[in-house]
Amino acid sequence: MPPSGRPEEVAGLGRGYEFDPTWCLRRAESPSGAAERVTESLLCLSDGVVGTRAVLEEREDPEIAAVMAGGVYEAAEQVTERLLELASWFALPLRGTVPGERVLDLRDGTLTRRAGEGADRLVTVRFASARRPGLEVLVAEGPEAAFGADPPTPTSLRRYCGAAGGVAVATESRTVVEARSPARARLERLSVHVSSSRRLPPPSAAARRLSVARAAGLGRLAEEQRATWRRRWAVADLEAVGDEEITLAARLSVFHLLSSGRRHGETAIGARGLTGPAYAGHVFWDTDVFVLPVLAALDPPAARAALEYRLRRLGTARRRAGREGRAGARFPWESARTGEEVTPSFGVDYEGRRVAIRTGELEEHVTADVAWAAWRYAALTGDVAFLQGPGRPLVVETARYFASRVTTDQRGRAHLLGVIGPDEYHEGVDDNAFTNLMARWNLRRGAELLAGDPGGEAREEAAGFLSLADALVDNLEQASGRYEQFTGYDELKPHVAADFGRPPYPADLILGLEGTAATQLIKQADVLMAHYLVPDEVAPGSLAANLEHYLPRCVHGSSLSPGVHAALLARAGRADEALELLRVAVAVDLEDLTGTTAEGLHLANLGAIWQALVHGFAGLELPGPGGELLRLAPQLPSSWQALRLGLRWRGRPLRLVLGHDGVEVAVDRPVELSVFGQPWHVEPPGGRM
Ligand code: IFM
Repeated sequence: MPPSGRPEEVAGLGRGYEFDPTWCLRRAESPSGAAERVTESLLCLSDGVVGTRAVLEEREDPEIAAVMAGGVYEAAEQVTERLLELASWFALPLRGTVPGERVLDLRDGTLTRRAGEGADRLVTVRFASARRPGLEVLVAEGPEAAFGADPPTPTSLRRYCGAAGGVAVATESRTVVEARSPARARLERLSVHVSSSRRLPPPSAAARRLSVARAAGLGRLAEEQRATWRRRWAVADLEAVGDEEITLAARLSVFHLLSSGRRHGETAIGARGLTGPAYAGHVFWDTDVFVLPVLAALDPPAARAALEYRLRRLGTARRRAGREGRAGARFPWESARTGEEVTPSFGVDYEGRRVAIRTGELEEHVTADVAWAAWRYAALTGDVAFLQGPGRPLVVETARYFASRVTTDQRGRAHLLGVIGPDEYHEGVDDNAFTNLMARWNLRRGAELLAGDPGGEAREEAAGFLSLADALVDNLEQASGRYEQFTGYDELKPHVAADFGRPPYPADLILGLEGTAATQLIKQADVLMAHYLVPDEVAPGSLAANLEHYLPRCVHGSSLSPGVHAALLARAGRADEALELLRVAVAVDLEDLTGTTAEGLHLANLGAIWQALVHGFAGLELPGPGGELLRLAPQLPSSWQALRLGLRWRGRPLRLVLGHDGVEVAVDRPVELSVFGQPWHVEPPGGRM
């Protein structure tokens, strides 16, 4: 079905793009409320300051609040703190509208709605300014009668107050009625949001920025929008050549990830970004290990702002460790304004019964995940000064935490007892292989940073970290190369996922919480997550054995799961199977596979899709922060002709075309590569191997 109109029909925006199924996500307006909520999430526009779901302009009282303020939390029952919701800046009292369609054009971040025909035709265009975060724009054209009696709105000022910070909003509209019969009207609205997580901004701050935007004029604002996204895509564009579905999904993922945070100061990126209220906007490991690596590769200032969010809560993390009788810093499983643990203690299960939630108490790997994110940022950007300077405590203080957290037995072996790994179906387990391997990695990186310090004390502490790292048990079965997920896992009922259905499915819904915990079914990559995040910490060559064992036991009960497995299958040379799981990851939101997309997009899954392409199918492996050699080991599914992708490597753009029979590279400075182990010194402008 071709689109029923061209975007340039809205005067003043100067757009002329054709509909392109690999760049445009189109959704028909649905009579089903549930499908509409999913569309609202998928077509959400965000600039890190506010997120605006694609709620129709005339919907006065949406089931899910349309606008959320990034990083500004208010007190809430049960979840302690939740993201502040704001009134719709885009609301219009439209009358007599008929169902139409909305198109999100990823090339310039505009959302166009079209409904009706001929003289009744209504078109609205919105965007969240990528150049001026916090500025939101709406233009609507339609029959005058549809606009009702909406008089030109003078500037309106509002303030919203969160737990400590708040948002000041200034909005103004201009309506012009064209003198023709039947009369048509055009409305232009600018809305500026100024927010702070610490104080309530004065309304004058928003009013000032509004007058600057007004003076710039709609044409210039629209041109800035196009230019900013053009620049972003020049670095970030990617394409699975021969696969439109994956290409659109990959671009959609990048679009939402690049829209999710701010680029200055701190940015709190919740599990659903600003696309919906699920998890109350709380920040999980989703941000550190799924979202941040993408930002570090495509928009380093945004990644730095996400690390700044953790850094500014280091004091809280230190106090928590102290309260629990530990050294260093322990980060919360769920984090919001203060950095205190905000995981709810209780939830409601599928049968409406109250159940304890223990992740806040026991899912401790998040502390090592934060350290991993800081390291990954430095490895990609080359910002070693960050690791040695402000970012250093994210690695050293977390290592101190694990050093004080381990229990050493009589044989001198170190253990982490009573934790939850990524597989949340098994709680309070001992020596979860993933947690121990991450802690070991954290201790070793902490030692590496301390080793550079003058004085015997630091060297002694570093040596202590290293010997603890060596002593930490990891449950590796030497002969097979398989890790037991935790002590006693192998004694559980030996079910595989296929015994109860076709993954993905929530095993706990079928078997109950206790029933699931009694089996070997796992929710998401756990041992395999270690192979993904810290491949140098696992036994060389052990990926195949662990994939063989754990993939059949995984039900993909978490949206974080399919993308990571796709990446690992590709690395293991099983690219066609990897593509099947990548399609599952893509369906999570595009087809609302888990029935939870109405409440917001699964940002970690979007990150996993990008990572599967780059670190799985392209096989890109990074050196440590001081190293130079980028390794590539592409594994393409037979149905793709090539994979094109780009990223910033040490501050400079790097573009790759990976084919079945060769690799092309474009660079603007010399780069050291190895392709399947074969060294390649690439001079600008690049070449082919
Ligand atoms: O962080 C995840 C977790 O791994 C699985 N449950 C949902 C959380 C938020 O996305």
